[in-house]
Amino acid sequence: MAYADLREFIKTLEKHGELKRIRVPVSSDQEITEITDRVSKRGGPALLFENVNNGPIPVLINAFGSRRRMELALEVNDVEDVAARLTEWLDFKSPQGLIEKVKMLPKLAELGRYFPRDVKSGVCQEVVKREGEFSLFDLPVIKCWEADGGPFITFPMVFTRNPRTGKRNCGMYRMQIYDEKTTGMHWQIHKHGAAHHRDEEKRGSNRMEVAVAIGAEPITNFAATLPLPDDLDEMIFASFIREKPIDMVRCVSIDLEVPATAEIVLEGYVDPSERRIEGPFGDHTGFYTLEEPYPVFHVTTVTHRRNPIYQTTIVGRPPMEDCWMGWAITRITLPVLKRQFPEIVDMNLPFEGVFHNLMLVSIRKQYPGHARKIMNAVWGLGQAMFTKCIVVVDDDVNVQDPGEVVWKVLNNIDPERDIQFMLGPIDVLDHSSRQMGFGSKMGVDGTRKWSSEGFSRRWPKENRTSEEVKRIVDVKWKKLGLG
Ligand SMILES: Cc1cc2nc3c(=O)[nH]c(=O)nc-3n(C[C@H](O)[C@H](O)[C@H](O)COP(=O)(O)O)c2cc1C
Ligand SMILES: [Mn+2]
Repeated sequence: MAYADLREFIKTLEKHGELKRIRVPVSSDQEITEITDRVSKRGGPALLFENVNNGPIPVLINAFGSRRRMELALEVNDVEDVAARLTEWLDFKSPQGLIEKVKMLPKLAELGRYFPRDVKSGVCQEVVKREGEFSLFDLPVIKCWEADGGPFITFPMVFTRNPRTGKRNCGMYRMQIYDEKTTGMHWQIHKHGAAHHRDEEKRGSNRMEVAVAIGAEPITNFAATLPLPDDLDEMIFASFIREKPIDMVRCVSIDLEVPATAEIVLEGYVDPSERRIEGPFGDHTGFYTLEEPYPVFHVTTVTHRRNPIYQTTIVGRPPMEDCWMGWAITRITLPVLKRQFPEIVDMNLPFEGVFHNLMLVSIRKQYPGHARKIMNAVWGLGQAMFTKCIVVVDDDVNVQDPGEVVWKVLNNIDPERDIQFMLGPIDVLDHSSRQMGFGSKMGVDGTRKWSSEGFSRRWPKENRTSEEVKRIVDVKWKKLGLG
């Protein structure tokens, strides 16, 4: 029940045959990528490299890289269980009479358990290294791909505070190592870290405190990737999924808290007016993201556990570890979406669509133009606004089967009539849009067309044989010798 730290998760992965220890010496320069990429493409296990650059710090990678490992990380038999709990809370109505109010007390008490807890000390501060006592090159940070601008910390939990509301945020934003104590900070313009940064810059602040934790119990780490609303602290959400508070400890040199059992913590600041070229970086699209100016993170203190473990990931042509994280995010957020739009039946973001390029969504169509209403809804959401191509189908299409979607949609569309273009914000990683972060998106109305939508022809049914003939063939089947 509830992992205390990354080490307990590693033990569980190992117990379930989901982790392989590698004692053969490897280099952090692309070798870990090449090995992990091959393992990812075969659906293989998490890897714990115990001898990287002949150094003392082991490297964990691919820890979330399968459906089973996502379930072990979230401590559920099925990711849908998390979704179900979330729905139960969302459907929670305000109580009517006194009896209902009393009945609700235990449920509210339960909610109280979900808030992160501030603790006085944490193992993440067993070792404290101040300015001059550490070098970021002591960490086995990997250079992922050949043309990468340098080594990148790819799995960090980046903590910032909203300067207007004081609310905490935790996001996963990659960090390029520039030197012993400086890194890039790749929070893209649409993300919460970047929003805090813009606010600080507007205020003319010259120091925005930032804390980065690496390696924690898995739900904390996963929460850093969730597309939550503004000002909703990821640590609250993590505590909710975990059904136990995340213990947070105050940093030793700045006014931010980090998960108390984290393996490694980098404390420091971003000067809001400073930018430096970041990249290139072999990204999760499978292409390099080219160099661009990004904020700079100055590390002033490093703290860590004794014998720390360094957790990382690689991103690239799917399937990769992050595909499984994205898959879990979709399954967990679907019930929230369905609550807002009950006509939605199911949704699938095929791995090859790298999250933002393709969404397949099925609906119970109820009025003319309904498919376009859903496109507008998706483009009006948080990070789902980036969806470059939305394909809307009727509820008799299984969106979990992209082959079925291709078959039915391409039969159903008159392209000029059924494709809708829209201009708007685009994922910063899209290399094809006319400008970075701005461009066009496409919706495909793959639903059956109605006369009320101006379709005056007859719509055919799918081919099939009669029930009677099916029964006859069922009886004959064995004799046919067809297996
Ligand atoms: C492995 C991995 C690496 C990521 N790297 C970045 C990144 O460098 N920059 C970024 O803006 N988002 C990155 N993301 C996506 C963000 O973590 C995600 O959008 C998250 O919701 C951001 O948190 P926020 O909504 O609190 O800003 C990454 C996600 C994963 C799984
Ligand atoms: Mn956030």
